[in-house]
Amino acid sequence: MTLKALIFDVDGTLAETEELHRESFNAAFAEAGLAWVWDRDDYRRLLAVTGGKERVRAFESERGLNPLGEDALRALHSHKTMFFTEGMATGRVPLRPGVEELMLRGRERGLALAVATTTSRPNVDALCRATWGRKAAEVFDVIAAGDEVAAKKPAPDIYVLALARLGVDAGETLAFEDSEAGVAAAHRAGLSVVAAPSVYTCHQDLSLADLIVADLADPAVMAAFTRRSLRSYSESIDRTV
Ligand code: XBP
Ligand code: MG
Repeated sequence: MTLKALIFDVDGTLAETEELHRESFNAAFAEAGLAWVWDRDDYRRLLAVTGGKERVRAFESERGLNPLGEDALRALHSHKTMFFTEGMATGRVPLRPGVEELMLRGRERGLALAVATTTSRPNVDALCRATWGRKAAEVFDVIAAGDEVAAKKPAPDIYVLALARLGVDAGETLAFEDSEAGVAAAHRAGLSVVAAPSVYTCHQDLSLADLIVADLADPAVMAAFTRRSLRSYSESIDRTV
């Protein structure tokens, strides 16, 4: 099949955003008067759970805490998202190496560009405004994000939604991910996956990926992606570089 679309994960793939997410969770906890502080080790462990609200629930369960009410959790997460989008607006989080180049090459080849992410949609908008200076809908043809699906990564649902919106088959698409849950989600949706582990996922098992690189600037990514047929891509690449 011929390559028709590139689908990007957001957090950890487009940019190293998780440290700002961690700081934003802690700011929201403090604002809510909760004596919760997630250090980097806590967050690395809790990142195994995708979705910010689900991550708070996992923390409550891990610590045997009385769970927040649903409305209180939604308010807490909404404030966390506010802190995150404000932090992104400072410009402190750049795109990862190779991302901009890869997307430019994709556009030159007439490929559709999409996002399939667990993060909340406002975070995608904030990242695009801070890095491309444009709305997310002006950077990507399709955006599938956050609570649009009930089952988050490693479930394939968000990739299935992105494929449906793109109107392409999994075999015509290449996914770019940074985490074990994200690679599993794309793989289960039938896509070939390029994995570039991020600061918070470098310890994770990404072996389901078809290609593992340090970052998307690696020549192996462009070499594989520029082949017209994905068949030659998926058959010819090593699993790790
Ligand atoms: C990463 C996630 C998200 C973020 C936090 O998403 O799992 O939950 O950590 O964002 P992806 P929210 O790697 O799929 O982009 O608090 O908005 O969930
Ligand atoms: Mg990610």
